[in-house]
Amino acid sequence: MGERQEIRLPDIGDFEDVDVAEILVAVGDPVAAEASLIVLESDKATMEIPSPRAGTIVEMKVAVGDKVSQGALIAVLEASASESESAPTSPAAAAVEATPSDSSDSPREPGTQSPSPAAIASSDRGETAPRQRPTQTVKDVEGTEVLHVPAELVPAGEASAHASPSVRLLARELGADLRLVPGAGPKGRILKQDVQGYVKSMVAKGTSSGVPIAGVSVAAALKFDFSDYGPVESQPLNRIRKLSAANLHRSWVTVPHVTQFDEADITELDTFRRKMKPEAEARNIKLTFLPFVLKACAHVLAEFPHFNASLDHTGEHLILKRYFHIGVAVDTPNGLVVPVVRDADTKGLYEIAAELMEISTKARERKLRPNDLRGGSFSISSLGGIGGTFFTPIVNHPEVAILGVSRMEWRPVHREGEFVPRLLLPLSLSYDHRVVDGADAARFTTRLGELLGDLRRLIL
Ligand code: CAO
Repeated sequence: MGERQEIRLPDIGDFEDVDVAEILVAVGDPVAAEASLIVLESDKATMEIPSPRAGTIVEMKVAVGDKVSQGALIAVLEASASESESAPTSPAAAAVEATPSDSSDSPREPGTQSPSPAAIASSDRGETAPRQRPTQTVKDVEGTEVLHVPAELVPAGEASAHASPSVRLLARELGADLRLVPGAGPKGRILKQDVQGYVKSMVAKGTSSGVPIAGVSVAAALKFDFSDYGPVESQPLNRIRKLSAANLHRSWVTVPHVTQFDEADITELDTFRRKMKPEAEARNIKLTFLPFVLKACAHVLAEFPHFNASLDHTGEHLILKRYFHIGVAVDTPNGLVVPVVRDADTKGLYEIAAELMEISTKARERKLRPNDLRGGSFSISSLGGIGGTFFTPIVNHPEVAILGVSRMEWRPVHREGEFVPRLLLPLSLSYDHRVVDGADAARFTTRLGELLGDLRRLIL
Protein backbone atom coordinates (compact mmCIF):
# COMPACT_ATOMS: atom_id res chain seq x y z
CA MET A 1 0.00 0.00 0.00
CA GLY A 2 1.36 3.41 -0.92
CA GLU A 3 1.41 6.44 1.32
CA ARG A 4 -1.86 8.33 1.66
CA GLN A 5 -1.76 12.02 0.85
CA GLU A 6 -4.35 14.73 1.18
CA ILE A 7 -4.52 16.90 -1.91
CA ARG A 8 -5.28 20.49 -1.06
CA LEU A 9 -5.96 23.43 -3.31
CA PRO A 10 -2.68 25.22 -4.05
CA ASP A 11 -2.26 28.98 -4.26
CA ILE A 12 -4.41 30.04 -7.18
CA GLY A 13 -3.79 33.73 -6.99
CA ASP A 14 -6.45 36.23 -6.04
CA PHE A 15 -9.29 33.77 -6.19
CA GLU A 16 -11.53 32.75 -3.28
CA ASP A 17 -14.69 30.71 -3.05
CA VAL A 18 -14.30 29.50 -6.58
CA ASP A 19 -16.90 27.12 -8.00
CA VAL A 20 -15.98 23.52 -8.68
CA ALA A 21 -17.19 23.20 -12.26
CA GLU A 22 -16.09 19.69 -13.12
CA ILE A 23 -14.72 16.62 -11.43
CA LEU A 24 -12.35 14.89 -13.81
CA VAL A 25 -11.56 11.77 -11.77
CA ALA A 26 -13.45 9.25 -9.68
CA VAL A 27 -12.56 7.15 -6.65
CA GLY A 28 -10.40 4.24 -7.80
CA ASP A 29 -8.96 6.11 -10.80
CA PRO A 30 -5.20 5.91 -11.26
CA VAL A 31 -3.75 9.37 -11.91
CA ALA A 32 -0.37 10.52 -13.13
CA ALA A 33 1.50 13.30 -11.41
CA GLU A 34 0.21 16.58 -12.83
CA ALA A 35 -2.95 15.02 -14.29
CA SER A 36 -5.92 17.32 -13.81
CA LEU A 37 -8.30 16.39 -11.02
CA ILE A 38 -10.92 19.10 -11.01
CA VAL A 39 -11.86 22.21 -12.93
CA LEU A 40 -12.56 25.45 -11.08
CA GLU A 41 -14.37 28.31 -12.63
CA SER A 42 -14.52 31.90 -11.51
CA ASP A 43 -16.09 34.84 -13.31
CA LYS A 44 -12.78 35.49 -15.00
CA ALA A 45 -10.99 32.23 -15.54
CA THR A 46 -11.13 28.49 -15.75
CA MET A 47 -8.48 26.59 -13.84
CA GLU A 48 -7.56 22.93 -13.81
CA ILE A 49 -6.08 21.63 -10.59
CA PRO A 50 -3.46 18.95 -11.11
CA SER A 51 -2.47 16.07 -8.87
CA PRO A 52 0.85 16.75 -7.13
CA ARG A 53 1.94 13.12 -7.53
CA ALA A 54 1.03 9.83 -9.16
CA GLY A 55 -1.27 7.40 -7.38
CA THR A 56 -4.85 6.24 -7.03
CA ILE A 57 -7.75 8.40 -5.90
CA VAL A 58 -9.20 6.94 -2.73
CA GLU A 59 -11.56 9.74 -1.72
CA MET A 60 -13.03 12.78 -3.45
CA LYS A 61 -13.74 15.58 -1.02
CA VAL A 62 -15.46 18.02 -3.36
CA ALA A 63 -18.45 17.91 -5.66
CA VAL A 64 -19.61 20.00 -8.59
CA GLY A 65 -21.04 23.27 -7.28
CA ASP A 66 -18.87 23.41 -4.13
CA LYS A 67 -16.94 26.58 -3.49
CA VAL A 68 -13.28 26.23 -2.63
CA SER A 69 -10.39 28.46 -1.61
CA GLN A 70 -6.66 27.93 -1.14
CA GLY A 71 -5.96 25.02 1.23
CA ALA A 72 -9.33 23.31 0.73
CA LEU A 73 -9.17 19.52 0.80
CA ILE A 74 -9.89 18.24 -2.70
CA ALA A 75 -9.13 14.55 -2.57
CA VAL A 76 -7.13 11.84 -0.87
CA LEU A 77 -4.59 9.97 -2.96
CA GLU A 78 -2.74 6.77 -2.33
CA ALA A 79 0.67 7.40 -3.83
CA SER A 80 2.11 4.93 -6.33
CA ALA A 81 4.79 2.63 -4.98
CA SER A 82 7.25 4.22 -7.38
CA GLU A 83 6.49 7.75 -8.36
CA SER A 84 8.94 7.60 -11.17
CA GLU A 85 6.60 5.15 -12.87
CA SER A 86 3.73 7.35 -13.85
CA ALA A 87 0.38 5.67 -13.59
CA PRO A 88 -1.83 5.94 -16.60
CA THR A 89 -3.77 9.12 -16.46
CA SER A 90 -7.40 9.38 -15.74
CA PRO A 91 -9.91 9.65 -18.55
CA ALA A 92 -9.28 13.38 -18.43
CA ALA A 93 -5.80 12.72 -19.63
CA ALA A 94 -5.10 15.86 -21.56
CA ALA A 95 -4.41 18.17 -18.66
CA VAL A 96 -3.50 21.78 -19.11
CA GLU A 97 -1.23 22.75 -16.31
CA ALA A 98 0.64 25.82 -15.27
CA THR A 99 4.39 25.70 -14.90
CA PRO A 100 5.31 29.32 -14.31
CA SER A 101 8.98 28.78 -13.75
CA ASP A 102 9.58 25.47 -15.42
CA SER A 103 10.31 25.85 -19.06
CA SER A 104 11.77 22.40 -19.44
CA ASP A 105 9.92 19.63 -21.18
CA SER A 106 11.78 16.98 -19.30
CA PRO A 107 10.09 15.32 -16.35
CA ARG A 108 10.93 16.79 -12.99
CA GLU A 109 13.21 15.02 -10.58
CA PRO A 110 11.27 12.56 -8.44
CA GLY A 111 10.60 14.10 -5.09
CA THR A 112 10.76 17.66 -6.36
CA GLN A 113 7.25 17.72 -7.68
CA SER A 114 5.20 20.32 -5.97
CA PRO A 115 1.61 21.12 -6.68
CA SER A 116 1.66 23.32 -9.71
CA PRO A 117 -0.44 26.40 -9.41
CA ALA A 118 -3.63 25.98 -11.27
CA ALA A 119 -3.75 26.52 -14.97
CA ILE A 120 -5.52 29.69 -15.81
CA ALA A 121 -7.09 29.60 -19.18
CA SER A 122 -8.86 32.39 -20.89
CA SER A 123 -12.36 32.87 -19.75
CA ASP A 124 -14.96 30.68 -21.31
CA ARG A 125 -17.28 33.56 -21.51
CA GLY A 126 -15.20 35.77 -23.68
CA GLU A 127 -13.77 38.15 -21.06
CA THR A 128 -10.32 39.46 -21.78
CA ALA A 129 -7.75 37.09 -20.35
CA PRO A 130 -5.14 38.50 -18.01
CA ARG A 131 -2.08 39.63 -19.97
CA GLN A 132 0.38 37.75 -17.80
CA ARG A 133 -0.86 34.21 -17.67
CA PRO A 134 1.08 31.34 -16.20
CA THR A 135 2.68 29.29 -18.91
CA GLN A 136 0.80 26.18 -19.86
CA THR A 137 2.05 22.81 -20.90
CA VAL A 138 -0.05 20.10 -22.41
CA LYS A 139 0.83 16.51 -21.79
CA ASP A 140 -0.30 13.50 -23.69
CA VAL A 141 -2.05 10.48 -22.26
CA GLU A 142 1.19 8.99 -21.08
CA GLY A 143 2.10 12.31 -19.52
CA THR A 144 5.33 12.33 -21.48
CA GLU A 145 5.08 14.20 -24.73
CA VAL A 146 4.77 17.93 -24.35
CA LEU A 147 2.79 19.86 -26.86
CA HIS A 148 2.29 23.55 -27.06
CA VAL A 149 -1.04 24.58 -28.45
CA PRO A 150 -0.94 27.81 -30.40
CA ALA A 151 -3.98 29.57 -29.03
CA GLU A 152 -4.15 31.74 -32.09
CA LEU A 153 -4.94 28.66 -34.11
CA VAL A 154 -8.16 28.15 -32.18
CA PRO A 155 -11.13 29.53 -34.06
CA ALA A 156 -12.14 32.85 -32.57
CA GLY A 157 -15.63 31.56 -31.82
CA GLU A 158 -14.33 28.75 -29.65
CA ALA A 159 -13.26 31.29 -27.09
CA SER A 160 -16.89 32.04 -26.33
CA ALA A 161 -17.84 28.39 -25.81
CA HIS A 162 -18.25 27.27 -22.23
CA ALA A 163 -15.70 24.50 -21.68
CA SER A 164 -12.59 23.67 -19.68
CA PRO A 165 -9.09 23.76 -21.22
CA SER A 166 -8.92 19.96 -21.47
CA VAL A 167 -12.27 19.85 -23.27
CA ARG A 168 -11.04 22.58 -25.63
CA LEU A 169 -7.91 20.60 -26.30
CA LEU A 170 -9.91 17.47 -27.02
CA ALA A 171 -12.20 19.42 -29.36
CA ARG A 172 -9.20 20.84 -31.18
CA GLU A 173 -7.63 17.41 -31.53
CA LEU A 174 -10.83 16.00 -32.93
CA GLY A 175 -11.38 19.01 -35.15
CA ALA A 176 -14.74 19.76 -33.51
CA ASP A 177 -15.99 23.34 -33.45
CA LEU A 178 -17.08 23.96 -29.85
CA ARG A 179 -19.64 26.52 -31.01
CA LEU A 180 -21.61 23.67 -32.51
CA VAL A 181 -21.41 21.30 -29.55
CA PRO A 182 -24.42 21.34 -27.21
CA GLY A 183 -23.25 21.36 -23.57
CA ALA A 184 -24.92 19.00 -21.10
CA GLY A 185 -23.06 20.30 -18.04
CA PRO A 186 -24.19 22.91 -15.52
CA LYS A 187 -25.03 26.26 -17.16
CA GLY A 188 -24.66 24.61 -20.57
CA ARG A 189 -21.02 23.75 -19.93
CA ILE A 190 -19.55 21.51 -22.63
CA LEU A 191 -18.18 18.30 -21.19
CA LYS A 192 -15.74 15.83 -22.64
CA GLN A 193 -18.51 13.37 -23.40
CA ASP A 194 -20.45 16.11 -25.23
CA VAL A 195 -17.51 16.59 -27.61
CA GLN A 196 -17.12 12.85 -28.10
CA GLY A 197 -20.86 12.44 -28.73
CA TYR A 198 -20.86 15.33 -31.18
CA VAL A 199 -17.91 13.94 -33.13
CA LYS A 200 -19.50 10.49 -33.22
CA SER A 201 -22.71 11.93 -34.62
CA MET A 202 -20.75 13.88 -37.23
CA VAL A 203 -18.83 10.77 -38.24
CA ALA A 204 -22.10 8.86 -38.48
CA LYS A 205 -23.35 11.58 -40.81
CA GLY A 206 -20.23 11.12 -42.93
CA THR A 207 -18.46 14.36 -42.00
CA SER A 208 -15.00 13.01 -41.37
CA SER A 209 -13.60 16.26 -40.00
CA GLY A 210 -16.50 16.81 -37.66
CA VAL A 211 -16.66 20.39 -38.86
CA PRO A 212 -19.66 21.00 -41.07
CA ILE A 213 -19.25 24.15 -43.09
CA ALA A 214 -22.28 25.78 -44.59
CA GLY A 215 -22.49 25.04 -48.29
CA VAL A 216 -19.44 22.78 -48.30
CA SER A 217 -19.78 19.07 -48.67
CA VAL A 218 -16.64 16.99 -48.44
CA ALA A 219 -16.68 13.29 -49.20
CA ALA A 220 -15.48 11.14 -46.32
CA ALA A 221 -11.90 9.86 -46.67
CA LEU A 222 -11.74 6.58 -48.54
CA LYS A 223 -10.22 3.59 -46.82
CA PHE A 224 -7.52 1.72 -48.71
CA ASP A 225 -5.42 -1.29 -47.89
CA PHE A 226 -2.14 -0.17 -49.42
CA SER A 227 -0.50 -3.46 -48.46
CA ASP A 228 -2.42 -5.00 -51.37
CA TYR A 229 0.12 -3.25 -53.59
CA GLY A 230 3.38 -3.77 -51.70
CA PRO A 231 5.05 -3.58 -48.29
CA VAL A 232 3.96 -0.66 -46.11
CA GLU A 233 4.63 0.69 -42.64
CA SER A 234 2.05 2.53 -40.56
CA GLN A 235 3.37 5.39 -38.45
CA PRO A 236 1.08 7.18 -36.00
CA LEU A 237 1.08 10.96 -36.40
CA ASN A 238 2.41 12.80 -33.36
CA ARG A 239 0.30 15.43 -31.65
CA ILE A 240 1.96 18.41 -33.30
CA ARG A 241 1.24 16.96 -36.72
CA LYS A 242 -2.33 16.09 -35.80
CA LEU A 243 -2.98 19.59 -34.51
CA SER A 244 -1.27 21.20 -37.47
CA ALA A 245 -3.33 19.01 -39.78
CA ALA A 246 -6.59 20.12 -38.18
CA ASN A 247 -5.59 23.79 -38.20
CA LEU A 248 -4.22 23.76 -41.74
CA HIS A 249 -7.31 21.97 -42.98
CA ARG A 250 -9.57 24.46 -41.23
CA SER A 251 -7.70 27.35 -42.79
CA TRP A 252 -7.62 25.71 -46.20
CA VAL A 253 -11.38 25.14 -46.35
CA THR A 254 -12.56 28.29 -44.57
CA VAL A 255 -10.20 30.98 -45.86
CA PRO A 256 -10.43 32.01 -49.52
CA HIS A 257 -6.71 32.05 -50.27
CA VAL A 258 -4.90 33.99 -52.95
CA THR A 259 -1.11 34.17 -53.22
CA GLN A 260 0.69 37.21 -54.58
CA PHE A 261 4.20 36.56 -55.89
CA ASP A 262 6.91 39.18 -56.08
CA GLU A 263 10.67 39.59 -55.95
CA ALA A 264 12.68 41.97 -53.81
CA ASP A 265 16.03 43.23 -55.02
CA ILE A 266 18.23 42.60 -52.00
CA THR A 267 21.62 43.24 -53.62
CA GLU A 268 22.48 46.11 -51.28
CA LEU A 269 20.88 44.41 -48.31
CA ASP A 270 23.10 41.38 -48.87
CA THR A 271 26.21 43.55 -49.09
CA PHE A 272 25.24 45.21 -45.82
CA ARG A 273 24.42 41.85 -44.19
CA ARG A 274 27.79 40.39 -45.18
CA LYS A 275 29.52 43.48 -43.84
CA MET A 276 27.72 43.17 -40.52
CA LYS A 277 28.18 39.40 -40.19
CA PRO A 278 31.53 39.51 -38.33
CA GLU A 279 30.15 42.07 -35.91
CA ALA A 280 27.05 39.93 -35.41
CA GLU A 281 29.17 36.82 -34.93
CA ALA A 282 31.20 38.64 -32.28
CA ARG A 283 27.90 38.99 -30.44
CA ASN A 284 27.12 35.30 -31.05
CA ILE A 285 24.36 36.25 -33.46
CA LYS A 286 23.70 34.65 -36.83
CA LEU A 287 22.56 37.40 -39.16
CA THR A 288 20.50 35.73 -41.88
CA PHE A 289 18.01 37.46 -44.20
CA LEU A 290 15.09 36.68 -42.00
CA PRO A 291 15.56 39.42 -39.36
CA PHE A 292 15.61 42.01 -42.17
CA VAL A 293 12.43 40.57 -43.67
CA LEU A 294 10.76 40.48 -40.28
CA LYS A 295 11.67 44.07 -39.49
CA ALA A 296 10.53 45.27 -42.90
CA CYS A 297 7.25 43.35 -42.54
CA ALA A 298 6.52 45.03 -39.20
CA HIS A 299 7.02 48.37 -40.96
CA VAL A 300 4.75 47.50 -43.87
CA LEU A 301 2.09 46.07 -41.56
CA ALA A 302 1.91 49.44 -39.81
CA GLU A 303 1.24 51.02 -43.17
CA PHE A 304 -1.31 48.36 -44.21
CA PRO A 305 -3.24 47.74 -40.97
CA HIS A 306 -5.76 45.30 -42.41
CA PHE A 307 -2.95 42.79 -43.03
CA ASN A 308 -2.33 42.91 -39.27
CA ALA A 309 -5.86 41.94 -38.38
CA SER A 310 -8.35 39.13 -37.82
CA LEU A 311 -11.97 38.65 -38.66
CA ASP A 312 -14.04 38.05 -35.55
CA HIS A 313 -15.95 34.80 -35.29
CA THR A 314 -19.09 36.32 -36.77
CA GLY A 315 -17.12 37.38 -39.82
CA GLU A 316 -18.71 40.82 -39.48
CA HIS A 317 -15.93 42.75 -37.75
CA LEU A 318 -12.31 43.19 -38.57
CA ILE A 319 -10.14 43.36 -35.47
CA LEU A 320 -7.18 45.61 -36.23
CA LYS A 321 -4.23 44.88 -33.98
CA ARG A 322 -2.12 47.70 -32.71
CA TYR A 323 0.75 45.37 -31.95
CA PHE A 324 3.15 43.68 -34.35
CA HIS A 325 3.78 40.15 -33.17
CA ILE A 326 5.20 38.12 -36.03
CA GLY A 327 5.05 34.33 -36.08
CA VAL A 328 7.92 32.50 -37.76
CA ALA A 329 7.37 28.98 -39.08
CA VAL A 330 10.07 26.68 -37.77
CA ASP A 331 10.70 23.28 -39.26
CA THR A 332 11.30 20.72 -36.49
CA PRO A 333 11.65 16.93 -36.60
CA ASN A 334 8.22 16.72 -34.96
CA GLY A 335 6.49 19.04 -37.39
CA LEU A 336 5.90 22.69 -37.97
CA VAL A 337 5.57 25.17 -35.09
CA VAL A 338 5.11 28.92 -35.28
CA PRO A 339 6.71 30.79 -32.36
CA VAL A 340 6.09 34.50 -32.20
CA VAL A 341 8.51 37.44 -32.12
CA ARG A 342 6.66 40.07 -30.15
CA ASP A 343 6.71 43.80 -30.87
CA ALA A 344 8.96 43.35 -33.89
CA ASP A 345 8.41 47.03 -34.75
CA THR A 346 10.27 48.17 -31.64
CA LYS A 347 13.21 45.76 -31.85
CA GLY A 348 16.55 46.17 -33.58
CA LEU A 349 17.94 43.71 -36.13
CA TYR A 350 20.38 42.11 -33.70
CA GLU A 351 17.67 41.71 -31.12
CA ILE A 352 15.35 40.09 -33.67
CA ALA A 353 18.16 37.86 -34.98
CA ALA A 354 19.02 36.73 -31.44
CA GLU A 355 15.39 36.05 -30.69
CA LEU A 356 14.99 34.05 -33.89
CA MET A 357 17.97 31.90 -32.95
CA GLU A 358 16.53 31.37 -29.51
CA ILE A 359 13.01 30.45 -30.57
CA SER A 360 14.09 28.19 -33.41
CA THR A 361 16.46 26.34 -31.07
CA LYS A 362 13.77 26.06 -28.44
CA ALA A 363 11.31 24.84 -31.07
CA ARG A 364 13.67 22.11 -32.22
CA GLU A 365 14.39 21.10 -28.63
CA ARG A 366 10.68 21.20 -27.82
CA LYS A 367 11.20 23.80 -25.15
CA LEU A 368 8.79 26.44 -26.34
CA ARG A 369 6.19 27.59 -23.88
CA PRO A 370 2.62 28.14 -25.02
CA ASN A 371 3.07 31.88 -24.60
CA ASP A 372 5.87 31.72 -27.18
CA LEU A 373 3.29 30.49 -29.68
CA ARG A 374 0.43 32.83 -28.92
CA GLY A 375 -0.77 36.14 -30.15
CA GLY A 376 0.82 36.39 -33.59
CA SER A 377 -0.69 38.99 -35.89
CA PHE A 378 1.13 37.96 -39.11
CA SER A 379 3.38 35.03 -40.03
CA ILE A 380 6.48 34.43 -42.09
CA SER A 381 7.49 31.09 -43.50
CA SER A 382 11.04 31.06 -44.83
CA LEU A 383 12.28 28.22 -46.98
CA GLY A 384 15.20 30.33 -48.17
CA GLY A 385 17.77 28.24 -46.35
CA ILE A 386 16.49 25.11 -48.08
CA GLY A 387 15.68 25.99 -51.69
CA GLY A 388 12.84 26.39 -54.14
CA THR A 389 11.47 29.42 -55.88
CA PHE A 390 7.90 30.34 -54.95
CA PHE A 391 5.28 28.50 -52.90
CA THR A 392 1.78 29.06 -51.57
CA PRO A 393 1.83 29.20 -47.75
CA ILE A 394 -1.44 28.62 -45.92
CA VAL A 395 -2.72 31.54 -43.86
CA ASN A 396 -2.22 30.90 -40.14
CA HIS A 397 -5.84 31.37 -39.10
CA PRO A 398 -7.09 33.63 -37.50
CA GLU A 399 -4.44 35.84 -39.05
CA VAL A 400 -5.21 37.09 -42.54
CA ALA A 401 -1.85 36.98 -44.27
CA ILE A 402 1.39 35.05 -44.34
CA LEU A 403 4.61 35.79 -46.20
CA GLY A 404 6.57 32.98 -47.79
CA VAL A 405 10.26 33.66 -48.47
CA SER A 406 12.28 31.50 -50.84
CA ARG A 407 15.88 31.18 -51.87
CA MET A 408 17.56 34.30 -53.25
CA GLU A 409 19.10 34.10 -56.69
CA TRP A 410 21.43 36.20 -58.85
CA ARG A 411 19.68 37.14 -62.05
CA PRO A 412 20.24 39.56 -64.91
CA VAL A 413 17.93 42.54 -64.55
CA HIS A 414 17.42 45.05 -67.31
CA ARG A 415 18.27 48.54 -66.09
CA GLU A 416 18.96 51.70 -68.04
CA GLY A 417 19.51 49.85 -71.28
CA GLU A 418 21.68 47.01 -70.00
CA PHE A 419 21.47 43.81 -68.03
CA VAL A 420 23.01 43.98 -64.58
CA PRO A 421 23.37 41.17 -62.04
CA ARG A 422 21.00 41.64 -59.13
CA LEU A 423 20.22 39.44 -56.14
CA LEU A 424 16.50 38.71 -56.04
CA LEU A 425 14.52 37.32 -53.11
CA PRO A 426 11.27 35.54 -54.05
CA LEU A 427 8.26 36.53 -51.95
CA SER A 428 4.93 34.68 -51.80
CA LEU A 429 2.23 36.51 -49.88
CA SER A 430 -0.89 34.42 -49.20
CA TYR A 431 -3.89 36.31 -47.89
CA ASP A 432 -7.50 35.96 -46.90
CA HIS A 433 -9.37 37.49 -49.81
CA ARG A 434 -12.32 38.34 -47.57
CA VAL A 435 -10.13 40.92 -45.87
CA VAL A 436 -7.41 41.79 -48.35
CA ASP A 437 -7.94 42.86 -51.95
CA GLY A 438 -5.55 41.78 -54.68
CA ALA A 439 -4.50 45.37 -55.37
CA ASP A 440 -3.51 45.87 -51.74
CA ALA A 441 -1.59 42.62 -51.74
CA ALA A 442 0.41 43.84 -54.73
CA ARG A 443 0.95 47.18 -52.94
CA PHE A 444 2.09 45.33 -49.83
CA THR A 445 4.74 43.25 -51.60
CA THR A 446 5.84 46.24 -53.69
CA ARG A 447 6.35 48.28 -50.53
CA LEU A 448 8.12 45.38 -48.85
CA GLY A 449 10.39 45.13 -51.87
CA GLU A 450 11.15 48.86 -51.63
CA LEU A 451 12.16 48.56 -47.99
CA LEU A 452 14.27 45.45 -48.52
CA GLY A 453 15.81 47.12 -51.55
CA ASP A 454 16.88 50.14 -49.54
CA LEU A 455 16.93 49.64 -45.79
CA ARG A 456 17.41 53.36 -45.21
CA ARG A 457 13.71 53.74 -45.96
CA LEU A 458 12.96 51.92 -42.71
CA ILE A 459 14.01 54.98 -40.75
CA LEU A 460 12.25 57.56 -42.88
N1 CAO B 1 18.18 32.70 -49.72
C1 CAO B 1 19.40 32.14 -49.63
N2 CAO B 1 19.94 31.73 -48.49
C2 CAO B 1 19.21 31.88 -47.37
C3 CAO B 1 17.94 32.47 -47.38
C4 CAO B 1 17.41 32.88 -48.61
N3 CAO B 1 16.22 33.44 -48.71
N4 CAO B 1 17.46 32.46 -46.13
C5 CAO B 1 18.39 31.92 -45.35
N5 CAO B 1 19.44 31.58 -46.10
C6 CAO B 1 20.68 30.99 -45.65
C7 CAO B 1 21.12 31.63 -44.36
O1 CAO B 1 21.79 32.85 -44.58
C8 CAO B 1 21.97 30.56 -43.81
O2 CAO B 1 23.22 30.55 -44.48
P1 CAO B 1 24.58 30.79 -43.69
O3 CAO B 1 24.60 29.73 -42.63
O4 CAO B 1 25.61 30.60 -44.76
O5 CAO B 1 24.51 32.18 -43.16
C9 CAO B 1 21.27 29.28 -44.22
O6 CAO B 1 20.46 29.65 -45.32
C10 CAO B 1 20.40 28.65 -43.17
O7 CAO B 1 19.54 29.61 -42.63
P2 CAO B 1 18.57 29.20 -41.42
O8 CAO B 1 17.46 28.39 -41.93
O9 CAO B 1 19.39 28.59 -40.34
O10 CAO B 1 18.11 30.60 -40.84
P3 CAO B 1 16.92 31.52 -41.28
O11 CAO B 1 17.02 32.69 -40.37
O12 CAO B 1 16.89 31.81 -42.70
O13 CAO B 1 15.59 30.67 -40.92
C11 CAO B 1 14.08 29.32 -39.66
C12 CAO B 1 15.29 30.27 -39.62
C13 CAO B 1 13.82 28.88 -38.26
C14 CAO B 1 12.88 30.03 -40.20
C15 CAO B 1 14.43 28.14 -40.59
O14 CAO B 1 15.52 27.43 -40.07
C16 CAO B 1 13.28 27.18 -40.81
O15 CAO B 1 12.92 26.36 -39.97
N6 CAO B 1 12.70 27.25 -42.04
C17 CAO B 1 11.67 26.33 -42.45
C18 CAO B 1 10.27 26.94 -42.24
C19 CAO B 1 9.23 26.04 -42.87
O16 CAO B 1 9.26 24.83 -42.77
N7 CAO B 1 8.28 26.66 -43.56
C20 CAO B 1 7.30 25.95 -44.29
C21 CAO B 1 6.02 26.03 -43.60
S1 CAO B 1 4.71 25.68 -44.65
O17 CAO B 1 4.16 27.14 -44.99
